[in-house]
Amino acid sequence: MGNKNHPISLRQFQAADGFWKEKMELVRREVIPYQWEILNDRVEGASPSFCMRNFKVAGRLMKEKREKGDAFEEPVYTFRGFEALPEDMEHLEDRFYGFVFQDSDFSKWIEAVAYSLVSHPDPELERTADEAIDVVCAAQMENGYLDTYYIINGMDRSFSNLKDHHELYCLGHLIEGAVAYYQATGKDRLLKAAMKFADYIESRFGQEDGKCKGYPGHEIAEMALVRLYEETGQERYLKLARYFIDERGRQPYYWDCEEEGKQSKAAQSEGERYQYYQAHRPVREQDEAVGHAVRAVYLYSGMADVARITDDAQLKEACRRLWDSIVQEKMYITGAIGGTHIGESFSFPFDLPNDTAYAETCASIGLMFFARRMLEMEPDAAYGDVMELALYNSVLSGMALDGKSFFYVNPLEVLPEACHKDERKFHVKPVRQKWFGCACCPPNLARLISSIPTYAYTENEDTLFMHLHLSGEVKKQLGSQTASFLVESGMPWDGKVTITYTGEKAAAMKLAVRIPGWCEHWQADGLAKFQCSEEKGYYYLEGTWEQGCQVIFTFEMETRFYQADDRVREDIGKVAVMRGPVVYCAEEADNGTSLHLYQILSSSQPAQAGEVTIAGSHYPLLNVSARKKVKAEKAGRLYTKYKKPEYEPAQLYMIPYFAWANRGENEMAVWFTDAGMP
Ligand code: FUB
Ligand code: ZN
Repeated sequence: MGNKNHPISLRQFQAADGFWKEKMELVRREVIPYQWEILNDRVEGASPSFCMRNFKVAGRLMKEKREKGDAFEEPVYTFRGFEALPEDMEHLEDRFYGFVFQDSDFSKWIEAVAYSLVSHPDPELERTADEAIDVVCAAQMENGYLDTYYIINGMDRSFSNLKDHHELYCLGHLIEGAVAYYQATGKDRLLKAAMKFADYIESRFGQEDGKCKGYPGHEIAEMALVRLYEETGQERYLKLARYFIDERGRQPYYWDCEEEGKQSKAAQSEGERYQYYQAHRPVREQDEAVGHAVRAVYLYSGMADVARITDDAQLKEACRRLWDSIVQEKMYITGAIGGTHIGESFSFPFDLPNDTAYAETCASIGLMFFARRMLEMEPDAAYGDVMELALYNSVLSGMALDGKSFFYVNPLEVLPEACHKDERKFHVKPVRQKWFGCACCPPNLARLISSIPTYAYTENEDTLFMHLHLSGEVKKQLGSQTASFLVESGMPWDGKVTITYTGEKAAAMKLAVRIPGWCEHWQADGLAKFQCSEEKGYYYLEGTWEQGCQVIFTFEMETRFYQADDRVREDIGKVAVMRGPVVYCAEEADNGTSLHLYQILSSSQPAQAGEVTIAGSHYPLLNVSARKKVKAEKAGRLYTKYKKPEYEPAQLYMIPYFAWANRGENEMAVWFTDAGMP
C-alpha cells in the first residue's frame, strides 16, 4: 500500500491578491449565496431546483414514519421523472420534483461552502450550512438510506435501476460534501450520515454471497469512497470502491438483469452495450475513452485513486491508456471533452466539431479531477499541463465573469442564429443562463474553484509539488517544523513566478515546480544554494531553504498559433491562438458580424492591442493580422461561376476564451482559416 503524493489541505494555503484570489472570492461572495437561494427556489426567472424542498418532503415522511411506526404506509413508487414547476409554488404537492439526482446539488453546494469556510471563516454561512445539514439528515432512513427520489416515491423500487437512477451517484456526492465539511469545521453530523449511507450500501453490494453485484450507472462513488477511506481509515470503503471498479463491465452484465437494461440490450450489439456507462468491458481492459464524458472521467479518477493506494500496476496502466485516449484523440484545444451532445458523450477519435461541441463544464472539471489523481500517482507535467489548460479555458468559461450565470455547454464556435433555429445546435447557448433544470455544472464549478489550491499543490514526505502557479503563501509540515513559501505569480498573464522562503526556521526539503508545456524558453534565478534537476517536466530544487531565500522563474509567454492534428477534420487548415495557458477567441463585439469571412495571417506574430474591459475587469486584447473576404456583389443566385475571391486587410481582435459571451449574445470563434502570408 502506498499513498505517496497527496493534495495539500486548504489550510496550508493562503491566497494573495491575484487572479485566483479574485475567482475564489467571487465564488464566496456571489456564487455560494446565489446557489443557496437557487437550492431553495427563491430566484425569480431561474429554473427551479426543488433540491431542499425534496429533502424537506422526505424529512416529513421520515417523521411520520417514526411517529406511526407499523401504521406508516410506504409511498408506492411512482416514476415521474422531471416535472415542470406549476406557476403557483404554494400549491405544489408533497412529492419529489426535479431530476433523480437533485440531492447532489446540495452536496456540491455544501462542499463549496466547506472549502470557502476554510479560506474565509463566516459564522453566518456556517449557521446556514448547519441548518441545511439538519434538513438533509432528517430525511435519512433508519437503515442509512438517503436518496429523496426513492424515499418520496417509494422504496419498493430502490436499487431497481442502478444504471440510470443515480442513487450511488448521490451517495458519492454526499460523501464528498460531508468529508469536506468535516475537514473544514470538525462537525461530523453530515459525515456520520454519509458513513451510515455508505455502510448501508456496503451491506448490500459486493463480491460476497447474497450481495447485489451491481455498480453505479453514473460514477463518482468510487473516488468518493476512496476519500472516505482516506479520511476515516476504514478499509471497507476502499474495498467497496475497488469492488465497484472491478465489477464494472464484467459479463454477464449486471444491467442485463435490470428491466431497462434489457431494452438497451436489444438496441445495441455486444461490445457496444453499456459503452455510454463505460461498462462495456472490465475497466482494466479498456483503452478508449467512450460514452458519457462526465461519467468517464469520474470513473477514471476513481480508478487512479485505487491504483495509487493499492499500488496496482495493471490499473495504473489502464489509467494511462485512457488518459492518452482523451488527450491524444478526444480533447478540444480548450481542454474541453465530449464531442457530441448525443449522450453527452465522447465521439470517435478526432471527431471534434467546434459548433456542435458538447464540451460540458462538468466534463472539464472531471478531467481536472483525473489529472490531479494522475499527478498523485506519478508526477509528470503532462498531466499538469492538461489540468491547467482545462482550468483556464473550458472550466472558467462555464461561469460568467460576475459569477451570476453559467454555461453547461462550451462550444468553440457560435452563431447565435443557429443556436435559436438549428435543432442540431439547440444544446449550444449563445449566452450563459441563470440556472438549469439539470444543474450539475454550476455547483461543480463552485466546489472546484473554491478548492483550487488543492489542485495547485500536492506533497509527499519531503517534496512539495507546485503544479499551478498561484499567488499566495503555501505551507508544508516537515515533522514538527513548518516550511512556508510566498509565491508571487503573474499567471495567467505573465510568466514571472517569484518564490520566497518565509519559514521562520530553515528547512531541508525539495520544491518541485512544473515547467509549463506551453513554455519553450524559461529561466530560473537564485538557484546557487540548491541541487537542481529536471524530471518529467518538474524542476526540483533540493537543499536547505532559509528565510528570505528567493528563486525566480521566468516562463516566456509568447503568443502562439496552434494547429490541430490532420485527422481533426473541422480544424484542417485552421489556426488557434494561445498565450501561456489561455486560449483566445474572436467575438463579434470586437470584430463585427460574419467572423467566418476572416482568415488569419499566421506569418505575423499577434500583438497585444491594449486591454478590453469586460464586466468591469480588464483583459488582454490581442491584435491578429488577418484578411477579410470582400463580400461578392449579390448575384441573386446561391451559386455562381468561380471568381478569385478578393480580400481586404483586416485585424482580428481576440480576447481570452473564458471571457466570451459576457457582452450579450454574439458570434464567437476559436479556430480561423490560416491564410499564411499576406
Ligand atoms: O447525470 C448527472 C449529471 O447530469 C451528469 O454528470 C451531467 O452530464 C448531466 O447529465
Ligand atoms: Zn454538468
